[in-house]
Amino acid sequence: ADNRGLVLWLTGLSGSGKSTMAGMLARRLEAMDQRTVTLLDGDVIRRFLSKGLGFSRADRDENIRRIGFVASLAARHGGIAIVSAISPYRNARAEARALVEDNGGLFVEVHAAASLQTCLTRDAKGLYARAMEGTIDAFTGIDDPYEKPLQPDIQIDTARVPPIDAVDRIINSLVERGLI
Ligand code: GGZ
Repeated sequence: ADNRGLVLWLTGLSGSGKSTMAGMLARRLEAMDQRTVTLLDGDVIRRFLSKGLGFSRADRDENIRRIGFVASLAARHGGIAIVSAISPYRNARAEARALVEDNGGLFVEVHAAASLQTCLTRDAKGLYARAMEGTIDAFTGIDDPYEKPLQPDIQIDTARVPPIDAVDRIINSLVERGLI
């Protein structure tokens, strides 16, 4: 398998299952790969690395730039970084990819492709309801954009595929590509 650093970048709407898959992927990869695994979860990142940033385009882009930077360092040192962030803008994701690749890493974009309807109906944290009432502004999918990846490396229909199976598919796809 390829021993270069690797960034698995999970993008998708709030409630699409990114964080669940990212956590499970981290455990699976820690058990099966020699490389160190760094989990960069949007929620945690916003409490520490991106504390103070909001949800304007500029702030989201800055958040993604910071996450991309840390992921590129992990990859530069030959590790695996798993990112879970809405990362709604194509440009910002492309910049993260370029930074990782410039540092000799491989970048795999994974789209957690549950539809807005599914995420809205599930609404596990009640955030969509708040966005609809107007108590949260600029909520992705409601009154803020989500630019779907046009050619994701991996796409998972997380509305239909349970996380455990989704993670199997991702792992299998990485094995087939010779990346792990
Ligand atoms: C989107 C928001 C917003 C707005 C708070 N829009 O499902 P969650 O709660 O736990 O994850 C979402 C998280 C999004 O942070 P990211 O760093 O992933 O976003 S980005 O990549 O766009 O920078 C959601 C919560 O923060 N949240 N307000 N307005 N999500």
